[in-house]
Amino acid sequence: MTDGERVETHCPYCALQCGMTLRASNDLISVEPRDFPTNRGGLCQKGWTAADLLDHPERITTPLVRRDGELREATWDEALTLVASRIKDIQRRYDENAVAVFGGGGLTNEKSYALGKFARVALRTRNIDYNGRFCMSSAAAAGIRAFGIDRGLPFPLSDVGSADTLLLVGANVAETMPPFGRWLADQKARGGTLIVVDPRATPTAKQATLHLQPTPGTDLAIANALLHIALTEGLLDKDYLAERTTGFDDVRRTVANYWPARVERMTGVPVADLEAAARALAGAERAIILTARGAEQHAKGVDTVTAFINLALALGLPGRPGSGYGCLTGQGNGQGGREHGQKADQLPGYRKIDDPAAREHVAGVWGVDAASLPGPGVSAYELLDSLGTEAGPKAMLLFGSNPVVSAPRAGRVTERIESLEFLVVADFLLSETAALADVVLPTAMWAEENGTMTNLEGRVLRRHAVRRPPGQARTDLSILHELAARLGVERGFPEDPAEVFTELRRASAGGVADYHGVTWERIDAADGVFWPCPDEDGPDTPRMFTTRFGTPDGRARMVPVEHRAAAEEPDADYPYYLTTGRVLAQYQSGTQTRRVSALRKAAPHAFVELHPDLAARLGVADGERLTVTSRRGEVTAPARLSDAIRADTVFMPFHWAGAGRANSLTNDALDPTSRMPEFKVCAVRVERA
Ligand SMILES: Nc1nc2c(c(=O)[nH]1)N[C@H]1C(S)=C(S)[C@@H](COP(=O)(O)OP(=O)(O)OC[C@H]3O[C@@H](n4cnc5c(=O)[nH]c(N)nc54)[C@H](O)[C@@H]3O)O[C@H]1N2
Ligand SMILES: Nc1nc2c(c(=O)[nH]1)N[C@H]1C(S)=C(S)[C@@H](COP(=O)(O)OP(=O)(O)OC[C@H]3O[C@@H](n4cnc5c(=O)[nH]c(N)nc54)[C@H](O)[C@@H]3O)O[C@H]1N2
Ligand code: SF4
Ligand SMILES: [Mo]
Repeated sequence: MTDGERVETHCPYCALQCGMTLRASNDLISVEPRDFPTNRGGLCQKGWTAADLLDHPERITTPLVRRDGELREATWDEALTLVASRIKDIQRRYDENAVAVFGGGGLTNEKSYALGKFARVALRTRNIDYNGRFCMSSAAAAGIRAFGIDRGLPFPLSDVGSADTLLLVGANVAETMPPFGRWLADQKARGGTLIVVDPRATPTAKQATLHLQPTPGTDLAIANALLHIALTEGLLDKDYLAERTTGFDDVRRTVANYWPARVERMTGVPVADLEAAARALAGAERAIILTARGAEQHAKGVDTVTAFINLALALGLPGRPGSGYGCLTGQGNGQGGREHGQKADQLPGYRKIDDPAAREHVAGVWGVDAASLPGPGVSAYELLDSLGTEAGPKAMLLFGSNPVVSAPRAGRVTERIESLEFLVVADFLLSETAALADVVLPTAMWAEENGTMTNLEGRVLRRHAVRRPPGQARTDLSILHELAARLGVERGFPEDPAEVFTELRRASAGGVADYHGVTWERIDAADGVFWPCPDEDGPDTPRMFTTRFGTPDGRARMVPVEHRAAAEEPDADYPYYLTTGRVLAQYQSGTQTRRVSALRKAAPHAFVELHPDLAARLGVADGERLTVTSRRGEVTAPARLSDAIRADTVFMPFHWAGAGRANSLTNDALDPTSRMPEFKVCAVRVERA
């Protein structure tokens, strides 16, 4: 970038992918908000400070190799030669699956695609999965089951602003996507009703017309009760049910048992509030139901989302103008990251890896024999939990995640990672996981690479490089290119993201997430392109499901689902619920945001949020240190008193490592379908430290 130059790009962090302009002056890059259809000129504090990290003194600028127990600077040639020879050695001593790959939903589409291909073609391992499993996998599985297609929001975000009734379930957008608040303000200004379901009176819930404050883990019962009420009051859309859905009869029989008084006992939400919510949804011309991690990160997350989809379908919302169901994707490329093949069971274009036609198509694009492609591997937590075991992988290559902080039951996961024979981490900062690696490969940051990201609306966006990576750091694509070559695969791993994208378009053609007609030029010319977009000259798809769903018969499938208890409920030894989540000023495992001084000042350390009544019972004052213990571990952090939380529940953000690491406590119980861990509820004991 030359002095004074301005480049339009997007924030590197969350799935809102706010538009921003980067401006150069005296070598310093500064951020300005940009008017983009999602953020409309808004940015949160993380976006404003995103460029602060580009020249952070702790950026890794040379490869690091562990020698005599210490990570020491090395040349690229030393590092890559070592990585290739250890991979070959381990694959020779065990088998190809002994090397695992772990990816991330923050990687660009090009990198997600290249990483999935690298695992299958260069390593020939089935063991690849990624952190999206911990994110929206439950909503994805429920969406596929019901609609045949999983796109987070099947409509543009702007629809939210004109909804007469908006139901947010387990979504704290005021802290997790602050510029989203502009749509909430629009909605309110038009006289709309906002209903928030959250065990805490979050800043989002405080804006609501109606706040339902359930016991953690009981959303499924709420959804069934809302459908029960709408049914008994004759508020369902019968024509829609007849024409556009299958399976309603079974759902009707199931929800018959969820009468409001019973659900009040199960959830703690008063009958009158359940009735008011059902009527506000059913009576609205335009109604939208959105779920996020609060509803989804449970061992029954798929069924919970299914219950809300059943409700949406019974009210005739999906595909109706201005109405619908959607899931709020979380990570920057949470949507694209789940489409191009870094999932254990998946090939590009959101294809199934065990589908013979999909294997033929993708193998054709890759120029390999379909029979040479491995089959499905196991999900993220199962993969991490198997590392270093007799049957599990002995080496792992990690791109874009920090599981030592972010994985459930992190104490156990850390032990498993430490038991590996060989760990390689590509990162631009020394994350807690990178600190355990045998080799750390320094990679480029967002402002140093070109590529595409797919935001929460399924809108494909462009990320623009404005400068070169510092020191010897190089892009992830360049790392994969060099490694593949050293593993004997000279072709097929270009460093140029434009070349990768061209191939990705071909590989996705005809798939569910069809990017064939998306070009970088077209993205730049419009405000992004919504998939599916099969033809370069044809339309893209801002709104899905207007006439049919992605199922074989074009109808949405309703599936009856029953409420069940959390995998671990409080008892005499562990009497309180723990739930976990986010605060505005920190992002995820914190590798980046804990190093930005303005953000560190705003949110300096972990804390335990608890109700003053509970604090009184425990005899603790605000700021006093608490020990929180679960069956899996123990943490210490200061108490933060707040009457915004239920008195039977404590809350911890998961952004910190060490003594305040929330994931030392969390439960690794998994959803049977999505394999999502139960981050949002487990049983704990709370004491003065
Ligand atoms: N500041 C910030 N923003 C982020 C991120 C970040 O780390 N920091 N991460 C991004 C990513 S990857 C994601 S996935 C999104 C997540 O975005 P959100 O889903 O909005 O974030 P969370 O804080 O995980 O959870 C939302 C709410 O769920 C509530 N909750 C807990 N248990 C339950 C329950 O049983 N039922 C219900 N209904 N609610 C419950 C919590 O109290 C919390 O307020 O945020 C994205 N944006
Ligand atoms: N208790 C609890 N735990 C949770 C959650 C919760 O709500 N509660 N939420 C879960 C959710 S929704 C998510 S998404 C996960 C997220 O948690 P993680 O998977 O740990 O994600 P990040 O913290 O974003 O980690 C990204 C790492 O990769 C690096 N990185 C970023 N971009 C790139 C890149 O382009 N290339 C490379 N090579 N490296 C990069 C960063 O520096 C950082 O070290 O946490 C999950 N864990
Ligand atoms: S809301 Fe998300 S995309 Fe927007 S500035 Fe904040 S972190 Fe970045
Ligand atoms: Mo996430």
